[in-house]
Amino acid sequence: MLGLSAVFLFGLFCFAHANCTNPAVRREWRTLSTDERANWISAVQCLSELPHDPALTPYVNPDDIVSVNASGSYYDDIVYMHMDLNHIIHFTGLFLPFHRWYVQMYENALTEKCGFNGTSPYWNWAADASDVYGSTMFQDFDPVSGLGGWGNLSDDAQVPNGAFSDFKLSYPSYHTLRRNFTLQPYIGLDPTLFTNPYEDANATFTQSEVDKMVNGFVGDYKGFQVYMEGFEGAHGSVHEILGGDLGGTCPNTAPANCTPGPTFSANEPIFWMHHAMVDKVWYDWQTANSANAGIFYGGSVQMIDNATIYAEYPNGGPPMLSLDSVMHADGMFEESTVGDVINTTAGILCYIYE
Ligand SMILES: [Cu+2]
Repeated sequence: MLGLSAVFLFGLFCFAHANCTNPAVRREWRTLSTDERANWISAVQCLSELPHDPALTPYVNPDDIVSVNASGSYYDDIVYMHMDLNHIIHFTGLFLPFHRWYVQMYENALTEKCGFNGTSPYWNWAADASDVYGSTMFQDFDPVSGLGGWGNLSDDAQVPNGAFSDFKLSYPSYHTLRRNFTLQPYIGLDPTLFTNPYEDANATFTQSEVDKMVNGFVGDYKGFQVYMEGFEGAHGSVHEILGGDLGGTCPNTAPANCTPGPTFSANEPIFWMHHAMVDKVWYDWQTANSANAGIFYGGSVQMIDNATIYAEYPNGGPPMLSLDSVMHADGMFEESTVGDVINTTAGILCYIYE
């Protein structure tokens, strides 16, 4: 009897620490059933109705963001982490591993706190690059399962329909979700960094651009990251073409010193599907060639003040990061290292992309 229990317990122990033998499969939003979409959306709404978590502890405290709003929601707390960590997770080596980790922590929160029973969906923006405005992503106005459409600047770009038309957000100030189609977001920006200011944003995330990323940059982590994340790259262009919250523009209610940028872009629920797609492109690159698997390179300090310094350190300057570098979790989640998330079917992760 005792012996049997011991064997049973040992079996359970092994199971809990088993390797990733049955990975979850992440799928494209439009391949989900209506019920699956509604399940994801209702869990997202649930997080936005849960109270602020007092465990949230800003680590960087940059002076270009507002302070924590304790009357915000748990969803707002997750957004706040991204505001706080902005300068150490963008244009540094942490860009890809942090956002991979962040999407997984978000999925865990949906599952553990809000009854989500699926896996993180992704938005294959390459399939929509020819017509983002008319994409089916933004034509589903169902109040339970639809993402809703575009806002209008005359109404502060508030999303007027779909399940998120009353999605309440606290940062940088109280507002509801905003989306403002912006085909040419780079006009008027620093021309030494944005060297093609009249470029249409959607030209940067076509299927041929994705193919170039996935099949190129063999053994070149830095080159891959910089092509994806650098100025006028696919990552930023998807943010900017949606404008509004995903584009990090300031709502009308924002304080006068509101700084536009990537800080509160996780306000937009599509942020998670966009970053799952960014992660999928990284995953596809990692699996496209054995020289790409498990490699990592980048610095810890943003170097984007001018084109000269950026050219030398486009994914961060010294001190350099390694697989052992710890990613900050602002008290919200358990901390992980870069190495914990370098492989989607090892460490703390267990998923693949369809
Ligand atoms: Cu980000």
